[in-house]
Amino acid sequence: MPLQSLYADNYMPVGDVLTMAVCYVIIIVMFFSFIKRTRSFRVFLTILLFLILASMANIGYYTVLEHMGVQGGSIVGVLRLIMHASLFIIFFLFTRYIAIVTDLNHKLSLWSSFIGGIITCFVIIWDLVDTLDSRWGFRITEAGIQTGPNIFMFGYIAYVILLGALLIYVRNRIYNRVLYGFYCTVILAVSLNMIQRFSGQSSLMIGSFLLPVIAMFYIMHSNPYDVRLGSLNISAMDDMIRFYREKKVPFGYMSLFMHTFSENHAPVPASMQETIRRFSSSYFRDARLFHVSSGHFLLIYTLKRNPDYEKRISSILKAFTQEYSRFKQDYKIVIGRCTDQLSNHNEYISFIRSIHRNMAENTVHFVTEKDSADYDREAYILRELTDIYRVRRLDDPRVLVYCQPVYNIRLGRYDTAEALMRLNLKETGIVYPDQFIPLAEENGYIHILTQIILHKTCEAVRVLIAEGYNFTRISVNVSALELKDQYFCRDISGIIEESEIPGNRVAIELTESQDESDFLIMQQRINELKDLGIKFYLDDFGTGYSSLERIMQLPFDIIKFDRSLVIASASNSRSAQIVGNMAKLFAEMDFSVLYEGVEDSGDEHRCIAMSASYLQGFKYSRPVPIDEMRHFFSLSA
Ligand code: G
Ligand code: G
Ligand code: MN
Repeated sequence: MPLQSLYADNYMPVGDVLTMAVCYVIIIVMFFSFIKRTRSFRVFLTILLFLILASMANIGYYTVLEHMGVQGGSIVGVLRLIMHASLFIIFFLFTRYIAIVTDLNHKLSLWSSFIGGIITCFVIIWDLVDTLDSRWGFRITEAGIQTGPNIFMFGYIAYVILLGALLIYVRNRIYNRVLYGFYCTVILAVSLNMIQRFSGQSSLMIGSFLLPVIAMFYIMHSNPYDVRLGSLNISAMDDMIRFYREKKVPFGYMSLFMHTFSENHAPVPASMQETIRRFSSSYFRDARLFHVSSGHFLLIYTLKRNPDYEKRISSILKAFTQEYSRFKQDYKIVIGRCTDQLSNHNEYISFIRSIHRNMAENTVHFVTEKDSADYDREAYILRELTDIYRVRRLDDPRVLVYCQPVYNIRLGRYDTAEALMRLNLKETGIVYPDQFIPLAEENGYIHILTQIILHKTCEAVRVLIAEGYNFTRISVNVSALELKDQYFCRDISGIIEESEIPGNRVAIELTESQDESDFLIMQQRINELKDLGIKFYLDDFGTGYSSLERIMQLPFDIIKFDRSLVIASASNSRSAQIVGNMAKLFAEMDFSVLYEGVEDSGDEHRCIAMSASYLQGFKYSRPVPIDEMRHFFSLSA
């Protein structure tokens, strides 16, 4: 039975007071920055509360001991029990916390909680018995403090082993550097405790539990506040919107989007940050600014604190116009109010983004009922796209193939066509590409759509060939995003081989690449698929920015001149000369030139004079269901 002298411990309350203070500060900061109320957050909060309890009990323990000595016996015993119990509950919560944030599998999570629970219960029960047993257990005598066998150290070591093993096991589930930082704090905490123990110190015993807590707070629950912009992190927005919704607090919002910063992920320059900070704090009472993504800011204000918000909006817009003349950055501003239709921050953000799609640069848009209806429609289309993606049926009946015939000037007949996609959905009927292609691209569903349309086109081609129709090929549009997929060529060739038609009966239309790496990938993919006989068209020429030199490096078969060039060539002779010379240049380099959007005989004559090989447009036909291609292709004799 160890015997401790009454004041052998060198104890000063400053460590515990500081621990409590830090815990309070963390709680206050978390409260004001709207932290996500997740399960790990609740565990974390409970740890903080037990840490405060342990500190208080520890201060009480030494204070009573000092002032009452032997008379304080049973109070001291109870305080000691509370302190020990709190620390072992904290240990247990650490175990739970690690399991939750690392998404530990159910079995291991149960096992670790089970072992931790046994250690904690064992220590607490042992301590309880020790406290109650006044003959052999914890007691204060004139000689000093006496206890039964000290189980505390045993429990401590058991937990260090358990938590250490857990942390090593989960090492691949957390971003490594973060985990190393966490290991360091844990090692520091354990060493601190050991050093204290051996040097007869105890002021920082509970304080040592604070170290991993601070690391957890910083890594998992802090909500970075951007001082220069005066903006809060996006996860705080989620919590705030939930909070306002729960408490039925009506709010308004103002969104500022600048595509320059969004596309380059470039930071907003310092002088502009200053302006944004000033704007977000000067025009509305109690407004909060959120940094949604690069170049996208959202200001949220309650209507209660800003009953005259309409006046405030017009003055902020007036001031904004002045700033615009200074910075000259393209912008889109959306102004709206909370609605029951949208329930969380993600929905607000996708709502605003859907409005951006139909907005011109440098305009302000006030949200209306129609926007909500459009958004509902879009959300429905997106759900259907998600389902199309999920079921992966190459013959999905919701995807329709329309086709626009292409006139071959040399042959004097239609011998090719372009496949164009439509969706046929229960609630909306026919949906056109502008309403679903961008959505599919943004959500990663475009490639399955391409596979479906290619499959259906190949099937139609096979049937048309079998029926004896005379045509060369049908082209299919492929989105530039898809080329990045490492299985792109395998998917495309697989579908063509499956349909048992020759590769040269289909073509792929691609638009110009944006940058060097896209260009290299495009080159690689085209070369690989060309070996199967597939032809390649450059689509929408004249709308992108890539150089002629680059285009000529790619083995395209046909260059499709965009309708905008057909229109331009009609406007004046200079434009006509430029378009004509470009077409001539391509023709001389053995590319065929196709003009898109030929609407009347005026267009037709000009295009023929400008080195055209193929013509496509409403003059010949609108896109029609692919079965109707029989009206355009001739039957072989
Ligand atoms: O078919 P429409 O007439 O509305 O075509 C509008 C745009 O949608 C065109 O630029 C066309 O390239 C694109 N588009 C049509 N069908 C497809 C398709 O199957 N895949 C891709 N990626 N784009 C398509
Ligand atoms: O993939 P691409 O961008 O080439 O798609 C062709 C698009 O052009 C389709 O949306 C089609 O409906 C449209 N289109 C086809 N012919 C004409 C035309 O003569 N005039 C106009 N304005 N659009 C056309
Ligand atoms: Mn096209």
